[in-house]
Amino acid sequence: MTQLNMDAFWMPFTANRNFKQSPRMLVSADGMYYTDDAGRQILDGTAGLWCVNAGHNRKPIVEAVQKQIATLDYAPPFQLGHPKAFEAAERLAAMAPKGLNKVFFVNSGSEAADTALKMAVAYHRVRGDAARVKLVGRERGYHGVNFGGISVGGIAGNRKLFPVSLPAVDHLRSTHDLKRNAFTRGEPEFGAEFADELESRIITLHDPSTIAAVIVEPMAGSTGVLIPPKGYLKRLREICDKYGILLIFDEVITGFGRLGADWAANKFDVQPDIITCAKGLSNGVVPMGALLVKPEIHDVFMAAAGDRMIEFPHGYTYSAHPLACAASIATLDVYEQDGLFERAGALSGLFEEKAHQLKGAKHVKDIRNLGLVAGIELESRPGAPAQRGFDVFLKCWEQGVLVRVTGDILAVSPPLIITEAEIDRLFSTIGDALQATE
Ligand code: PXG
Repeated sequence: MTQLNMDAFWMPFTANRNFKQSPRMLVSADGMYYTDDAGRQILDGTAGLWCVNAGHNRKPIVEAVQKQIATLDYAPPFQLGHPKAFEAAERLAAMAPKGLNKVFFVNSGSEAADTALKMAVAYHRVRGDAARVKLVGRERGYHGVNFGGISVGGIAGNRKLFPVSLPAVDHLRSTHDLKRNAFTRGEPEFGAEFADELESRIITLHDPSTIAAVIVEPMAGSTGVLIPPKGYLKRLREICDKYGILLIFDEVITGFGRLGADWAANKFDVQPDIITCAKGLSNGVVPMGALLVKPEIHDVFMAAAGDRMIEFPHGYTYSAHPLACAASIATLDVYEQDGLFERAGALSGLFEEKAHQLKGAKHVKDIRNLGLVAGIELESRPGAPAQRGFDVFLKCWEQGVLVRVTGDILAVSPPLIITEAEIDRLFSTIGDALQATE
């Protein structure tokens, strides 16, 4: 390869100076593997960034995008339409959890989160309950990087350089409870009562008539894979219902099969009022996000605005982009035709087994899993948080396996097409890397 000049590209969420000294460069991808610029095959243990659920370079998706770009490359989404947008929405609504059949398209998970927060506040206002403006998130929550998302989000490192927040937010406590739940397989036994704080502290403090919505990730991904305790999400639902508060599930990671079911809402049998999704929606091939919304919410907007008036003054230049819609339709077809959500469910037992075989390995203080996701929490090096995790990540990379690290927690979330042998290799490589790390 010719020598690249790396000066101009300011990389996102990256240690830029460190990266540019020793780059990790991906040049192509197919199936379960990336190829790097030295021609090495890298097993993708992270589905890109939790998005390439159908694996890389899937022919039907590639061809659908190629065909679309040569047919209609772009169409304005405001006051104009194109057939693929309606088709994509119908397709998504048809596989959405029951009763969430109105679809609002955006271009990312961050946009989905901010759109959902705006929609919740506006919904109450439009139906004459304008005092409901407050938003409740959760400590360690991740809802992208825009101002709404970081306001309700709870990852300290993502907030500290930007100490400007929406004014009316509060946070539930995180459900992480290593003392009681360490090394739990699947859903933790203890912690449903973490939800009670919504009623006993937050609602009492703020008065329920001021709260518009609660937003949570059903399974917290970015912060290091926190599986919801048994009964926790149901309890949140009951409290929200009792006080007329909307419940938003951020399913940017959990949607499209990650937990061995189509949606976390179905997996946990809890129906939120709004779901936000992205990532697996288009297999990561073209940026896309969406909100799945209860018709009752949608209909309030429709009824409130006069003829020819815009009901929800919100949207993006690239909402329902033709390429994204084409990619999404083809992606949902692949999921269905290949039975990938069922496959994820069927593989989850072996995946759990292999993950938990790392119990007792050097530095490991917890292992958590559900479906095809696992989090492996390490003891931090004294006085040097995140260093050990990054070393393990680098050792895996050297061995041709891509894992994700957040602080000292490793996260594994492979494409749903992974084979049993590849699951074995993924976890044994992590085991070797832990052994080789101080
Ligand atoms: N909500 C959730 C639950 C997410 O996981 C977003 C919103 C934001 O999506 P966009 O498309 O704006 O990035 C996410 C994104 C990681 C990692 O390493 C996770 C995400 C993004 C990048 C890295 O865990 N999740």
